[in-house]
Amino acid sequence: MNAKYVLVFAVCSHGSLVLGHPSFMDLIPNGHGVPDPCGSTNIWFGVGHNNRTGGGIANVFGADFLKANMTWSKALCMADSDIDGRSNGVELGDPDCKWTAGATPQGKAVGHPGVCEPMNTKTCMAVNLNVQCI
Ligand SMILES: [Ca+2]
Repeated sequence: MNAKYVLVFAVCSHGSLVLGHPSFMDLIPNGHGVPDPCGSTNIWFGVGHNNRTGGGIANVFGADFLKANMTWSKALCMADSDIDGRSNGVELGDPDCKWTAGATPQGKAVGHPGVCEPMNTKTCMAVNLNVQCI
């Protein structure tokens, strides 16, 4: 198999696991309590994915999470993966970027770090092309 295809397969396979799996949800603050940006009262379980239940290609936050070696680093916390003007830390309830795995987050998740909100703005519609609201 061509090395390029092996790399793509590895990234896609790995990406499919990002934050849809309970253990990955434990690696970010409020990973089990991210609100559905599509307007329902549901929790968005696949925080690193473009659909609520996880699986498939990683979203922009999932990609950044992979780049951070699946660690809630200060850089990942301070980044604004979905370019909606709020850092990943602010969206996930860790505005001061102090959370560590197993600790109680400073606050609740107030947004989705991989879905640009509000979703109906021109900028966000471009970022959210692959987001599946179902
Ligand atoms: Ca954001």
